[in-house]
Amino acid sequence: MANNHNNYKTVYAFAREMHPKTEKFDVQYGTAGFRAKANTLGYVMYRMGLLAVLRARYKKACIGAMITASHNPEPDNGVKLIDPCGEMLEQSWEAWATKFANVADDRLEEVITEIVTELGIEMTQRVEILVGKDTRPSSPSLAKALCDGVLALSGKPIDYGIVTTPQLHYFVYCRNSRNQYGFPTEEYYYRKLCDAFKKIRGKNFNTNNYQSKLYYDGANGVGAKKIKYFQECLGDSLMIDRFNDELIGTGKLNYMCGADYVKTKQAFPNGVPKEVGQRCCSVDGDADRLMYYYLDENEKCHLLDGDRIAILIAEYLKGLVEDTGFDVNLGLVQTAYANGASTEYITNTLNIPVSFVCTGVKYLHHEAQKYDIGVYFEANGHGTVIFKKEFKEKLQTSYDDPTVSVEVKRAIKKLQTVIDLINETVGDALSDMLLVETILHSKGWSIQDWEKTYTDLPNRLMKVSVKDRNTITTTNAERTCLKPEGLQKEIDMIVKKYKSGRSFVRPSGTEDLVRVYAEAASKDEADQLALEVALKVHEMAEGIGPEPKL
Ligand code: G16
Repeated sequence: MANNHNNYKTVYAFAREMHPKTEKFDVQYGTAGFRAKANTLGYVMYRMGLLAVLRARYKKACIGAMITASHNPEPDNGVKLIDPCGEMLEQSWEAWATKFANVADDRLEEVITEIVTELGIEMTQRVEILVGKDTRPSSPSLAKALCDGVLALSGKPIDYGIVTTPQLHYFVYCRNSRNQYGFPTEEYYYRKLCDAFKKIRGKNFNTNNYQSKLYYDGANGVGAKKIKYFQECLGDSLMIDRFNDELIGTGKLNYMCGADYVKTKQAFPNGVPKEVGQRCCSVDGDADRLMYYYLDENEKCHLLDGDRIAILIAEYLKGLVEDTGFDVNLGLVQTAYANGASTEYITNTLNIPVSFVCTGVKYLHHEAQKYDIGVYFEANGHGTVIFKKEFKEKLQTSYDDPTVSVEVKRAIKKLQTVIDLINETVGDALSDMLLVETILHSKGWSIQDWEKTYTDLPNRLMKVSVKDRNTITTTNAERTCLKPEGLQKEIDMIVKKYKSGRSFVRPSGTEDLVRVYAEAASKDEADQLALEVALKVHEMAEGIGPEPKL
C-alpha cells in the first residue's frame, strides 16, 4: 500500500503521534466550515489537510484552506475549504468533511480508502493546497497541523501567511484559471483593485455631498493589516483613517468592534472617534463582511448594512448596463435576514427580481450564478456580484466591434472597469468598500443621502443558548420552523400581535446557539417581539442559562 502518494501508514502514524483526536464530541462542517474553541481543533485541521489533498486530486486543481473563525471571538478558530473557482466547498463534500473530522484515529485509513474508492480518486498526482490564516494567536499552530495533513498525503502546501479570507479565494481561482482572472499574489490583487478604483474616480476626489474621507474599523484583525496596502496604493484618491488597528488600537479581535458587533448590537464600535455625520465602515475578523454607519447629533448610530449595499450596487449596475444598451438578466439574492423594506424597494421601485435562500454565502453565490449579473448580499454585510462569463465575452466582442458607437464603447469600458473592482469569487469587504465609495462618489452622495433611499423596518437580532441547537430545524429558506413541533405556531401567534411584525428562528452554523430575528413597525415593538420569540425558544427548545432579556 505504501507508495509516495498513498502513504496511509504515515497518515495514521502522524494522526496518532502528532494530532490525535482529543475530543469525544462530534463536530459539523457548518455555514462556513468548522468553528470551535481553538484548543480543540488540532486534529480537525490535520484531517482537513488530508481532505484538501483528496479534493484537489478529485478536481485535478488546487484547493484552498483558510484558518479563521471570522466574526467569532478571539479564542475560537476554524477552517473553511475553498473550491477551484474560489467558491466555498461543494456541499456534497461537507458530509465527507464531517466524517473525516469525527472518525476515530484508528479508522482514518478506512475512511480515506472509502472516499478514494467511491469517487475513483487518482492518488498519484502532486497537488497544491493554498493555505491562509487570520491574525488569531492560535492560527499558526493550526495552520501547521493542516500542512502536516497535506504533507502526509504527499500534497504540496503553499503558505500565503496572514491574508483575508477573500484574498485566499481570489488566489485559488487565479491559480486555477492559469492567471486568466489575475495573478495569485497580494501585490497584483491590490494593484488590480486600486487601479480600477482610481481609473473610475478620476481627478475629482470630492463630488457634491460626497467627501472622500472615510473612517475604517479593522476589528483588530487581518483587515486592519491589509488596509495599509490599500492606503499606499490609493494615495489621496480615498482618505482612509484607520482605527482598531494592530498598532493604534489595543483591543481584542472583534471585541466591541467590527462588522458583526456593529450589525448585531446596532451600535457604534469602540475605538472609532464619535464624529457626528462622519461616514464610517467596519469589516469583520477576516475581512469578508462590510458595514457602513454614522452617528447623528443625538449619538444615534445609523446603520447601512448588506441590504443597503446590495441595493446601491444593483441600482448602479442597472444604470451602467442600460448605458451599454444590452438586455441583461440582473437579479438580487437575499436571505430571511433581509429587511422587509429592502425587499419591497428592490421589487417595487427598482423592478429587479429577488430570490431567497438559506443563510450562508455558499447558497447565495449559487443562486446568483443563475443571472447574467447576480448581486448577492446577506444583511450582515457579506456579499459580492458575479457576472456570467458569456456576458463578459459579449461586452468584449461589442467593444472590439468597429461599428459600435464611441458612447457605447465608453459605457462598456466603464462597466468592465467596475467588474475589475469586484472580487467575484466571494464577499470581499475591501473590494466592496471600494465599490461603495465609487458609487457614492459617482452620485455625489453623502452617507445621509444614501440612507434616504428607503426606510428600514426597525429590527432586532437575539441569541438563545440551548442544550442542542440542532433540535431546531427549518424550511422555506429558514423562514419556517419545523421542529420543535408547535414552535412555529407559537411564533405565528406572537407575530400577529405586532404591526408589520415578522420573526424567525434558526440554529447558527458558526456559533453554538439559536438566532432570533424580528422586525416590526417601531423599535420598541421589534425589541419586544424578538424577546417574546426568544423566550419561547428558550422554553420549547431546552434553553440553558438565564432566560433571554433585552
Ligand atoms: C459566516 C458565513 C455567512 C453567515 C455567517 C453567520 O460568516 O460565511 O454566510 O451569514 O457565518 O452564520 P450563522 O448565522 O449560521 O452563524 P463569517 O463572516 O463568520 O465567515
